[in-house]
Amino acid sequence: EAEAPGNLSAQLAELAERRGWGGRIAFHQGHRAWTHGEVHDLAARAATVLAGQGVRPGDRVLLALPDCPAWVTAFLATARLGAVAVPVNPELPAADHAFLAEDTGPVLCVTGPGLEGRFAGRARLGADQLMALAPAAEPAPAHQVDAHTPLYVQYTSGATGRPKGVVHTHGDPRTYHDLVGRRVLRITPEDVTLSVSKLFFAYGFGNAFVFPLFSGSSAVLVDRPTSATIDELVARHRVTLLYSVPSAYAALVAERGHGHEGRFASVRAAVSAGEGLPEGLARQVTALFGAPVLEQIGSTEAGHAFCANGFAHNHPGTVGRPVPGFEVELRDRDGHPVPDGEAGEMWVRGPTVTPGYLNRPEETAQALVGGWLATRDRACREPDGSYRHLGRADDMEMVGGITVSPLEVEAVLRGHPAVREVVVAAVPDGRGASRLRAFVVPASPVRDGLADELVGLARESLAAFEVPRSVSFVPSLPRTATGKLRRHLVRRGAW
Ligand code: 3SK
Repeated sequence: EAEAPGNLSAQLAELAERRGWGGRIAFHQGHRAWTHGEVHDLAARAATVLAGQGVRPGDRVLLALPDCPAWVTAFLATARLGAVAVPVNPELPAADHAFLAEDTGPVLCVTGPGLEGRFAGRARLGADQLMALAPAAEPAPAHQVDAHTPLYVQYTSGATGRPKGVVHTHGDPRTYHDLVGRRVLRITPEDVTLSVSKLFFAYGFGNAFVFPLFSGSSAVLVDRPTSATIDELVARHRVTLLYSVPSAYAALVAERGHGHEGRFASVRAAVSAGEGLPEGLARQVTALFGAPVLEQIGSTEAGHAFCANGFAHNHPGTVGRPVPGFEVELRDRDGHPVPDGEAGEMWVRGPTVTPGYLNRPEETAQALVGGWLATRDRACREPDGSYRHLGRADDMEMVGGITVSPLEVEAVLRGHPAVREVVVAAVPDGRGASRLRAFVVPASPVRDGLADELVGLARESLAAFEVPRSVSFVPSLPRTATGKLRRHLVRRGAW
């Protein structure tokens, strides 16, 4: 298996054949299962359908579908033709879809249910039509590409500003499967994956598409797993690897209790990414699953995780050590390395870092400097080489001319049993000044005096300038579709 990776669709089909995985289940959806052999055969035939719609090597094909076998088929069929897949969140409003189509100029948009009216004026194909036509089509040969040929464009969630299209190549999935899926997570053909993060997002794409197809294992595809359905799905499919984000783990713990009663006995690891996982929550999740919680950090630009905890070395409260093959440096705002022991921004170098953003030379030049990716994540390094995530560089708040890390204040407030989730932001006080306010999602009905108790708790362990001046109780916090907190909306009180 040392030969240079070619077309992703051919790499995977050949691997499945060589390893004898053809008859093994690759995807479960509802009560239907799809084998690795079926997936690759259908993708080769679907490529002929796409070619019939005018798709040629180098063209872009936009995929706006929920997680389902048609998503997998459309992606692999696009890859097979040497065209570039652009998976997008199917739940975006029409204006955002229009922006993404304008930015990528797809020759074809493959759409899921309810999106028939989207992308007007562009060539469109319903996912159900693709799946109906493919079985009768001849299999298309795989177009010859090399490891550096663009394979897909994934949009960063764009917590602020316009989303940017991140380009990845035919060589990337195999590499991050090898580094993260195989070496860190030790995925084998016996594993069954459930990823709460969706396939259009880098984390979900690696978890539920790349890792299962490269390891001969299987993934459960569900449109929208919720805390109400996760235990049923885990039990029915005997899920071994659960991938989720802290806010979804917090909801699961709140709604399903803390002690695992055999419901999650099949789970061998719960992986967390997307945001920092508070240590207290990590303990609750470990108790719920009776399995280790492995926190990691990655980015769309890096392909998948660049730091991760593993089974042999798991340091709760940190995002772990650099994934083998990746280097991490902590630098100051001007891009100079910080002295050992100091916090800084994470700069990352590794084999699956993007060659750049689509149509954005300036942003590419800012983010990629001398082969290093500026992630804008802040962290400090622990003595064991693990990195403790300190939030995003633009998360810092300014109050009375002093810079405050809201994460430190949040960590203190989260220690109160009545707090399920909390975010601290500097908000205008109506007199031109900014004051810290804590926005709290309560774990139970709010009682009198709770706000004062929380402020008192902050006073006990924080400097005066870090103590929130007020507390607002809110039913939920604003997050992106990928689970990341939208701090700019909290600051503006606009959600
Ligand atoms: O958001 C993250 O931290 C992440 C983690 C793993 C893979 C991909 C991403 C974006």
